[in-house]
Parts: sequence; C-alpha cells; structure tokens
Amino acid sequence: MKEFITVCPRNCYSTCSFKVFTEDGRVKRILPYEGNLATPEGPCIKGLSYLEREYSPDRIIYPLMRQPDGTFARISTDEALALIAARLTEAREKHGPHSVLFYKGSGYSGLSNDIAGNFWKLFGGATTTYGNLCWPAGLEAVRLTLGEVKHNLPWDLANASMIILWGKNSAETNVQEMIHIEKARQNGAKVVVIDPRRTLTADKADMLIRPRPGTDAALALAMARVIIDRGMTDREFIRKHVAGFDEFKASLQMTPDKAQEITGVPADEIIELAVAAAGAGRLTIIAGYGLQRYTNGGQTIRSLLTIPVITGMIGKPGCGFNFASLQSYIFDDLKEPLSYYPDRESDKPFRRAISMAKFGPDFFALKEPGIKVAWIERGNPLIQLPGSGEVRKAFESVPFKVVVEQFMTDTAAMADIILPAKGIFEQADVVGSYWNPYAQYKPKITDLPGEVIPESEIYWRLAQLMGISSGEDNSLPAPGDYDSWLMERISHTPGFRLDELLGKPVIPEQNEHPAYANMKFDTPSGKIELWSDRAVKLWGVNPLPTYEPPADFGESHLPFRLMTPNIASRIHSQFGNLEVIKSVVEQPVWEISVADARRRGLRSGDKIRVFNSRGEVAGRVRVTPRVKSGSLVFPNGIWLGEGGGVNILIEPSETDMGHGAAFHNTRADIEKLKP
Ligand SMILES: Nc1nc2c(c(=O)[nH]1)N[C@H]1C(S)=C(S)[C@@H](COP(=O)(O)OP(=O)(O)OC[C@H]3O[C@@H](n4cnc5c(=O)[nH]c(N)nc54)[C@H](O)[C@@H]3O)O[C@H]1N2
Ligand SMILES: Nc1nc2c(c(=O)[nH]1)N[C@H]1C(S)=C(S)[C@@H](COP(=O)(O)OP(=O)(O)OC[C@H]3O[C@@H](n4cnc5c(=O)[nH]c(N)nc54)[C@H](O)[C@@H]3O)O[C@H]1N2
Ligand SMILES: [Mo]
Repeated sequence: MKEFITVCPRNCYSTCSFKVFTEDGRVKRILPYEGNLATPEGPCIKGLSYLEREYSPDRIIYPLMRQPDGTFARISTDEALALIAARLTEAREKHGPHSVLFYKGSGYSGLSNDIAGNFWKLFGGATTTYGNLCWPAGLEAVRLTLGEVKHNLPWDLANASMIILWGKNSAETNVQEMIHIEKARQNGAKVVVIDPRRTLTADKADMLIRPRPGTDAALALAMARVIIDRGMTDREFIRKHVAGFDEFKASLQMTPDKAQEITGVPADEIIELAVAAAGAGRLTIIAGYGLQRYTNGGQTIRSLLTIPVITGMIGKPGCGFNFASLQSYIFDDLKEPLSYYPDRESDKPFRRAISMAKFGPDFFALKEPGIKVAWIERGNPLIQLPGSGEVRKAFESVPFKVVVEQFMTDTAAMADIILPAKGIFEQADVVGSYWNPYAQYKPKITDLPGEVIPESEIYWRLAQLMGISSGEDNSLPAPGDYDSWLMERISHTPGFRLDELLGKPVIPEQNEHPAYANMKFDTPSGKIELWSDRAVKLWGVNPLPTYEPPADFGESHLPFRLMTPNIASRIHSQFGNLEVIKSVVEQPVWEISVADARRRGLRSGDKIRVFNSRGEVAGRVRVTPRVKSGSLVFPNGIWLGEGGGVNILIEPSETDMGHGAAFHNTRADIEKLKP
C-alpha cells in the first residue's frame, strides 16, 4: 500500500492531519498522523467516513442538466461548459457583469479557491456576498480589542490552571481540543462550561453555568465588576498595556444581582466564578461561535475579553482568549472586513455585494441589473442561509443557475446545470486553519472519478471558451500548470520552506507563541483597547463593552428562543447523507426542557409544529433536562428531505459588527400535532 499524509479541508476548527493508504489507486485505510501535535489521534467519524464519501454511489460525477420535466439528465462536460459560457457571455453583454451572482460557501478550504476569485475578476466582476454566516462578530470584537486574532498553540491548554469553555461545544465541534483539555484536567486544571444547554462538553467539565441565551455580556460584565471591586486586577499589566480601563471601570453598572435577573444565573455563582477566574493564575477562556450569532454578538465577545484583559492573562503560557487563531490562516483574505478598506482596489471589480446574513431581502432590493445567472459553489445556501424561504424565492427568480457540487443537495436540486465537484483526495492544495497552527499540504492521491474536473480546470476551460485571458499573471492556470501555480502561490507566502511543507504539516515561522507575548497590539493606540473609538466609527456601537439585550424582531411575545447548534456527526449540511453516519445517528429532533414540555403537555416522540411569522416546520420532540426552559434546540444543516430546513424560521439579520448572521435571535412557538 502507498502511504500519504493529508488534511481534512472542511470548515472546522480541527483541520485534522491523517495518513491515507492506497492500493490500486483506491483509498483503503485512514489512520492518525501523530506528527500534528494538535490532532495526534487522527480524524473524527467524518474524517473516517471519507472512505465511503469519496466512492459513494450518490456522488455526482458527471455534469447534469435539468430537463423540461424537472429531472436531471447527464450531459458531457463540453456541452455543459459551452452552455454555461454562452449564458455568461450573454448576461454580461446584455446586462453587464453584475447580472451574474457568484455565491461561495465554506464547504472547502484551500489555496485553489483563489482561482474562482481570479476568474470572476477577469470576467469583469460579479455580484457577490459580503460578511459571513459564521464568526465575524467575534473576529471583529477580538480585532478591536487585541488588534489581531490569534491564540496560544492548542496543546498549550495543558498549562492552564482554569479553562472556561464559553459557549463552545468542543466535544462535538472541535473534538481534538478535548485531548488538550483532558491533559489540562489531568494536570489539575478546573474546567468550566458556560452554555444554556448541557452539552457533551459540559458532561466532561467540573462546573456548568447556564445563562439565558444572548445574555453572556451581562454575566461577563458582572464578573469584571466583582474582580475590580475585590482588587483582583493586574494593575501593572493594565497600566502598561490597556487603554480605557478607567472609563470601563466607571461605566460598570452591572452587579451580580442585576446579572442574575438578566441571565438567570444565581449571583453567588457569578461571584464564585469571577473570584476563581481572577485567582486562577493561568486562565484560558475559549469562546465559541454560537454566542456571537446574536444581534449583540460582537459586544458580547468584547465583554468576555475584559476578564483576561483586566487580570493580565494575555501573552503568557496557559493563558489567553481563544476565539480563533489566524496565524496559519494565512491564505485567506479574511482578516479585515470590507469596512476597514472602503476603497480597496482589489475589491473594485466586485463592488456590488449583498449581505450574506440578509441575502433574501438584499437580493430583492437589488437595482438594475437583476440577476440573470447564479453560480454557486462550496455551499448549500438553501439550507444554511437564514430566511431560507426568501432565499429559495430569490434563486427561483434567477433564469439560469449553475451549482458545483458533490451531492444532490437541496441547492443542487434547484440548478439548471450541476457540475460535479472534486473530492478531498483528487487535487493537491494547501490548507490553513483557524485553530490548528499548522499549514498543511494536501497531496493529490487518487484520480478524478467519472467526468469530474476540479474548479481550477472548470474556470480555465470557461475562460478559453469565453476568450478571457489571464495575461501574464497566470491567475488561471491551465490544467497541466496547476501544480506549478500552487507552488508559486505558496512561495509568495512568507514563513514557509516549500520542500518542508510538501513533506509534513508546518507551523509558519511567524507564529508567535505565546500569542501576544511581545505585548504589541495592532490597535490604533498600540494597546489593548477596552475603549475603542474604532468600534464606534465602524459599527456604531458603544466605545466600551456593554450588554445590549438581544433583539426579538417584533416577536418577543413568542415563548421560545431557537438554538440551532452544530452536531458531531456532520459539518453543517455535509456528511448526513452517508450510510456510515446514518447508521450511528438518530433522526434529529426538537429538544425542549422538561418544564416547558410539562406546560405544553408534550412527551418525547410527540409530533409538533414549530412556527413564527416567517414560516413553520414540523418534527418530533425530545424532552430533556439538557435544554433550558425557554429555548428550543434543533441542529442546523439538516436537509429538507431529512426533516430539516430550520432556517425558514430565522430572521435574516446581521450581528452588531463584522456583518455576521444573528441566527440565534429568532423566537418561535410550538403546537402539538396529532400523531
Ligand atoms: N462536528 C462539527 N464540527 C464543526 C462544525 C459542524 O457543523 N460539526 N462546524 C464548524 C464550524 S463552521 C463552526 S462555525 C464551528 C462552531 O462550533 P462552536 O463554536 O462550538 O459553535 P456552535 O455549535 O454554533 O455553538 C456552541 C455552543 O454555543 C451555545 N450557545 C448558543 N447560544 C449561546 C449563548 O447565548 N450563550 C452561551 N454561553 N452559549 C450559547 C450552544 O448551545 C452550543 O453548545 O464548529 C466547526 N466544527
Ligand atoms: N440556523 C443556522 N444556520 C447556520 C448556522 C447555525 O449555527 N444555525 N451556522 C452557519 C455557519 S457557522 C456556517 S460556516 C454555514 C455553513 O454553510 P455552507 O458554507 O453552505 O456549508 P455546508 O453546509 O458545509 O455546505 C458546503 C457544500 O460544499 C460542498 N463541497 C464540499 N467540497 C467541495 C468542493 O471541493 N467544491 C465544491 N464546489 N463544493 C464542495 C459540500 O458537498 C456541501 O454541500 O452555515 C451557517 N448556517
Ligand atoms: Mo461556521
């Protein structure tokens, strides 16, 4: 058998390395690669399922075209590309390049994604999206406060004496982090989870605090107040490195009693946690992404940050604020939101963009030209975008839609032409991560099946058909030149030796550890900013971290807040269609607290309708003490045919900063249905 080291390119913290063994050109085994110290135990069940996924009979491996009766029929790649080229050319000639929508999701990470952007620039621009469904409120909050988004190496957790997992469910969404958390526990660290739900992560913790959804800023600010009142701050650190502490201190109205009213967490628990955190010595707060998908998400993360800042737990081993680490995320142009560079030259061809979070309403508000052709790749917007009722209508209004996909997702099912997408083993690439500190080379291991060609080749062939030239810059590599394009692209990235990267995962030279150890903060003042003029200027929020009640979009009369977290067996809408996953996972259900179930006369297994003014979905309930009264929980990413589609209920709205999506602000009610 031949052996390779590769990496999982899914949008996931872990970005696991693993070994792949092939025989006769087919992948036969997947084993851990211990050389990656962040993920030494190998991939999770999803990574192992590549053995099935890549060879699944459900994989789309030929171009498909919609027929008049609505079904799909196979066509040749030449036919498909000729048709697409003709429609694109026509749209551009008659209506201009902005009549084409280019929508990309987060389904695949790798340097090769650049080629898509290069193509659409050469096309003359397109209508695109700005913002992101995932994490931008928190990214921006960290950037405003610390100047850059980074944290200590994952295995540095073993040095912590206290770890607070604040709205992060690592046991499901960053399984590999649990290895390092477990080490810390063995070394005597105390682990606290703050989550309205009792998660699998909470099962492994010493303490669980369950605030009402969307109220964490109140909890954090009350903790800061306790820490300041008890003189437990690090005065020297504050004097040297923090801007705005006096103003912050003077602004702090949040007492533990007040926070109890808002969060539902008993005041003495808040005090106990604050004192333990400030006295821990080496405190790491790991903030997840769920709690920043609220209208107050950015201000919430800024509030959480005050705790390590005023206690001086930044820039040291075992300490810090782990939201994301972009130190190996060097390949993506994600570091600053558009608002930082309103006139950036490289954005100009794309200048027309609509908000991802408000896709439906923004789409329908587009002035001339309307969208004539939509191109969707790496995403499943029909399932993943908030307000999916309008999203469907938006796409239905587009006369010609191309979807580049591996499987017949709900989005693909709406296409006029489906182009098959490459699998993980079928093209070389380089993958960064927002948690794993390594940049990783992903070799080409197997041949492309059927008539699959990678996006790089799709774009190159379309460019040929349309007479688009990439000129001297080689921004659209010919199929035979792809590998040299990739090497060239990496060589522009500082901090790497190419030969080293080709052999094993590499931590970029510039990785700073502990993060911020040099006490340089890339903020306007050069200090950690509790007070941020930039926050006011860019986002119109308070210059200081504050608690703002989460918005209810006129539905505060509805009794439940919807939570739609991620689950272990899938990455958003991916993997759920595989037999191996179906064999271990139950049908998803609506989770409701014991108290609410009793009030509504519900038992586990009952059928319900969940509704609000936006729409409704039906499903079954599970009554569980794991959910807090007042919330309803259903995972995101479930396909319509599997009983999913929860985003139909969700208000398309942005977070307070970063143009994220405020998924968890939605309220709803339920009704029991006849069995
Ligand atoms: N297995 C798996 N792993 C994944 C993914 C996946 O789909 N499946 N997706 C990847 C991606 S793209 C992302 S963005 C990450 C997300 O992974 P996480 O950062 O863990 O985010 P979520 O699962 O959205 O939410 C985490 C927790 O936040 C809690 N939460 C919700 N609202 C609040 C609140 O107001 N306060 C507090 N304290 N907690 C709250 C939820 O109950 C949930 O347990 O995971 C990545 N990893
Ligand atoms: N209600 C609710 N909705 C949410 C969230 C939530 O918490 N609640 N979370 C949000 C978050 S954090 C995120 S990141 C988004 C994720 O939403 P999306 O970015 O849409 O991601 P996925 O659902 O993973 O879909 C990715 C698709 O890409 C395809 N794909 C995989 N590899 C390739 C490839 O190489 N090429 C091409 N062309 N396609 C490929 C996969 O088959 C899959 O269908 O969802 C968001 N939606
Ligand atoms: Mo995400």
